[in-house]
Amino acid sequence: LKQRGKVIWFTGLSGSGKTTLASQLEKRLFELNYFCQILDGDNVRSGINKNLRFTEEDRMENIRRIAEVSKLFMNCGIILICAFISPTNEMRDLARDIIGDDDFLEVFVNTPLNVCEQRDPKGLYKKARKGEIKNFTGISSPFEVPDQAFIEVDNTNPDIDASVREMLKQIIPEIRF
Ligand code: GGZ
Repeated sequence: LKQRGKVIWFTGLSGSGKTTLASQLEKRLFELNYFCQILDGDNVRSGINKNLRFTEEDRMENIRRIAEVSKLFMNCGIILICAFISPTNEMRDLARDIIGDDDFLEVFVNTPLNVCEQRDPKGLYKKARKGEIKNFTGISSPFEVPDQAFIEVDNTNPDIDASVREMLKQIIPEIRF
């Protein structure tokens, strides 16, 4: 591998578009022959973090394990694309501390709550409003706007390609996109 490992860390509400951006970014990186791996709720919360729920403590532990696993991959030279709500500054700081500031690129997918709630692709917001899901981010559990995100993507009216190009510039500064 000629590449250097790093971690691209997406933060944002459920339904904000983290997964879409992550998979578009992965696709572009693969086309450029960069070796990368997505970590998200689908492959982490169903496996290694199966025993964790959505309390503050469990979310912290979720993020801690993800950051530790990411560091292991990263030290093999892999580019990690992590897409987790990671709702508080404390959680994102924990990840940054574990991974190391130099290799950690935070991307805030800044889609407003009302837009996420309107999209509601899995009907989770509806359930959360009815009280059927406890501790739901944005409804009954906090989301703190990041104070030091490296990149901010407004995903309300998405030009996904433009957002991905912006990220690629930061990830691989030696190539011009
Ligand atoms: C937030 C929840 C919850 C609660 C289930 N709060 O949109 P999704 O469905 O596919 O992605 C969300 C995912 C969030 O898991 P994370 O590991 O990213 O969260 S954190 O970083 O805060 O640990 C959502 C689903 O899980 N989900 N219950 N109560 N999202």
